[in-house]
Amino acid sequence: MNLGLAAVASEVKVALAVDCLGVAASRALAAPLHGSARRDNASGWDARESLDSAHAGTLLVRREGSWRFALVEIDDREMGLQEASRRAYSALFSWLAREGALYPARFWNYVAEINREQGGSERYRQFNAGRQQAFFDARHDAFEGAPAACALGVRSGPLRVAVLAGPQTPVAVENPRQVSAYRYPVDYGPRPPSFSRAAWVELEPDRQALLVSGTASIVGHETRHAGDVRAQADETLRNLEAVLRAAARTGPSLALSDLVCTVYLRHADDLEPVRERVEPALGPAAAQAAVWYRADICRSDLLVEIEAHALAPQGTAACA
Ligand code: 3EB
Repeated sequence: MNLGLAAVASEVKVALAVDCLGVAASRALAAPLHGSARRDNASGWDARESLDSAHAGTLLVRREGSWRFALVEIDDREMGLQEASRRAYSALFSWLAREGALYPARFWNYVAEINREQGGSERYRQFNAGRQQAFFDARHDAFEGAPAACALGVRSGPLRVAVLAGPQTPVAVENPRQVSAYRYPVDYGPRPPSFSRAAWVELEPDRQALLVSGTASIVGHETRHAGDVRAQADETLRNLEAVLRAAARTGPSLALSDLVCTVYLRHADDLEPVRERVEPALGPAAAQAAVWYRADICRSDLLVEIEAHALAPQGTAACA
């Protein structure tokens, strides 16, 4: 077997997955604060389709071998965010079902004014309620085994949800330092978020990638270091290390220096202090690859969140 070519094929798939983020992020967010935006090659997408009246939005799709990428946009102003979230997820799930046996591995969520109270509840909580309903309706795992995800706040615009889905069930990873998000107590909202801390996917036989969910300064279920962005950055790095340690039980061992990170900061002014903490922990290559954005985080006391993916070297599958 030509290992070089196989590696290139995998890199292409990862690049396409990142395109999915690039498109979602570039439509939802302003230009990066630091680092180069990943490709946002919307012209490389296969199709832009209008959703039927039951969903009322648009869908961008992309097919790459047995992998699928899709991005849905739904205006929540009339129907409300809970309903928009249910429709966005239901549109993605039904599209994936039409495409064949596909398993969502990771979602990206961009929500306007994510922390604003609206009609008696925070918009992030409404988003969570609609998401969980759609998982139940489509009979996808909303608890153990849920896909990886991130959820960020933007100033305005429609709800944007992107998905990466593949031919096999992803292997979910939890962080032993944190309560699973789908087990958060009801203090954080009547319906918990439906995501796992990370997910292993096999891009090619014997070629695994780890998709790490948005990770923040949460220990147990509580925010740590409210008001202290430096300490939040350090706690976030400890959580990323803990996720990588947990992931090494079901896949290859990875280090922070293997991660391709996207860093979200609530305050643009925090860029320098957080870079001072994060870049030495990542090392020069991963620091160079990281992209930094201004965005709101889904708890109003969180100031920084890091999401990442890593392509494991070939032939490093775990001994099960
Ligand atoms: C947290 O750990 C921080 O709702 O999809 C991180 C990743 C967060 C994904 C989501 C939320 C989500 O709870 C917030």
